[in-house]
Amino acid sequence: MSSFRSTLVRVAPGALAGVLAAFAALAAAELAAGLARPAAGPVTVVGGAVVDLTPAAVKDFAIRAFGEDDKEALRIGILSLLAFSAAVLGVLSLRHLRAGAAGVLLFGTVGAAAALSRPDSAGPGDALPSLVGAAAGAAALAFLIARTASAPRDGSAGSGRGGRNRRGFLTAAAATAGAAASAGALGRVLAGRQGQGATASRNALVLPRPASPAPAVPAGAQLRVPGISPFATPTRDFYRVDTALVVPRIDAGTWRLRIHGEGVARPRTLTLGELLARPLVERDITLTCVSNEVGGPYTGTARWLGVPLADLLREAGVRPPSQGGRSDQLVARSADGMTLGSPVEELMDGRDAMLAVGMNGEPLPFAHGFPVRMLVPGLYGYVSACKWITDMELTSFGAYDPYWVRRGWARRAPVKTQSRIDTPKPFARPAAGPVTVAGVAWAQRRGITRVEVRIDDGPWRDADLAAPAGPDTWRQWTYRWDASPGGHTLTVRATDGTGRVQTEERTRTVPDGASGMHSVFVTVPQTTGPSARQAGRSTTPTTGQPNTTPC
Ligand SMILES: Nc1nc2c(c(=O)[nH]1)N[C@H]1C(S)=C(S)[C@@H](COP(=O)(O)O)O[C@H]1N2
Ligand SMILES: [Mo]
Repeated sequence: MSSFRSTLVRVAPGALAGVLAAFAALAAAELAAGLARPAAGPVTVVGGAVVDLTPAAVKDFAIRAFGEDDKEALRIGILSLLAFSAAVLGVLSLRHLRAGAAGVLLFGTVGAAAALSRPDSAGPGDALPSLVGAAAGAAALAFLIARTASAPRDGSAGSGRGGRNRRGFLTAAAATAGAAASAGALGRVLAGRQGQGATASRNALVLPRPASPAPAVPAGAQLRVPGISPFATPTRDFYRVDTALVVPRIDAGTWRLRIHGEGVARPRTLTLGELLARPLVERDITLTCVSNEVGGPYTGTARWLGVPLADLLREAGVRPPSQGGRSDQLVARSADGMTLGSPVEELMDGRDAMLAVGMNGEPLPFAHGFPVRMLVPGLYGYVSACKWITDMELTSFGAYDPYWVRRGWARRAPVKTQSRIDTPKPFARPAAGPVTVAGVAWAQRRGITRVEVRIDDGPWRDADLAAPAGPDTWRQWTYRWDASPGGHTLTVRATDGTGRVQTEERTRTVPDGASGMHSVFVTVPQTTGPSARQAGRSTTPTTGQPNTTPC
């Protein structure tokens, strides 16, 4: 026990020196990234590399386990791993400072390599933050380890010379921590500055009026049921799914969109002004993520304003394959290096495929793709909804596999017919009697014509549908259930505009979207009306059931 204790006392300064050196390294790197390019910071580039190396199944797990906090979870994971390695290197440095410092430099090299291999890398300069960080880290380590050199080894801590040494080390440690914290904070401020031009350009952007406004949403499209998803998802509640660890902040003034590739007779590069000078359309469209589990939250409806994509493509000389066009895939590239592939045929078949600039009456939020994103009704986001788009290349499915396809997802992915129970929530305890079951159903492009609800193993019964707003939006539904006490499973299924009933067959999200029916289990407590309460004293013991009524 005491030998364990003395070992701990001996290695603790080393571990602390290691962790503080890592802190100094990250702070220096943050400062360098703030001066140069915030997206080249080591945690961001290493995180990005981890995301890209993650197979579909693990990404799927991360989304399931952490939801939209997946990026925070990744950051915490990387920092924890780094702190642990740093502590080990610090202890090693007590005896072999050179080996410890070499370890720190090795981490820096990994960061630099990750920075250079990022698809949105801005060149060799991106390696700088990691290298500067490593140098600062190695220096801090040497500085701190030197101050542990004559720390007490005989356990006589706190007395005489040992006490002075310990105070010396702690002062050095505090100074290192303070310097690192200041450098890190300064780096953040500088990074924030860099986004200011983009923020100003967004604030200054006045969206033109649509040449073709959104058709009026019928009053009956929005039901008054507590707990149901509103027909129009407020922007702040709209789901966000992307691989960007730092949200790209693009200055609208310098943004360009290039259209080129196979069969593009007239390639061109557009500015935002040129795009906005074109006739705009406004449409209510439900966007759905392929990673949405049955009953999941990654779907939402917004009012999008944008430039019809088909017109732009036709002007560039592009023809759909059915009219002899040479390209069947449009690959969209974003400022952050993402690639998404959409079928040219569907983009030009008359649906409202657009380059969106507005969401719910405002310029796109940065997180949703400012200044311009693609949007195609009826296709999952990963094959259509490129945010921060900067490039559209016409090619073929045979010639190029975009980002998600290389990770096991399908090349083509139309949205599957789905329905979701919003209320009651799973494991809710609604009172016996009439209960309003309600939710939304979607089958973009085909529309929803019927929703049915089943209680336990009973028959399917028709739900009441809200008024339809169009084939590209979800549709609310409600069902009056006369709930009897006990546990019950509520299940929903939808029928789309082609007459096809939502499949019962369960599939995972990989490779082309989850199928199967959403069920919710609820418990309806035994009735506690006045008569039951009167009888309570005598009935409870005879049934032998514990009283499970809440409150
Ligand atoms: N640049 C970029 N665009 C992207 C993605 C991405 O990771 N990077 N993710 C796609 C996916 S998988 C979906 S579901 C939608 C989500 O759009 P939202 O975040 O605005 O809801 O964006 C798509 N566009
Ligand atoms: Mo997605």
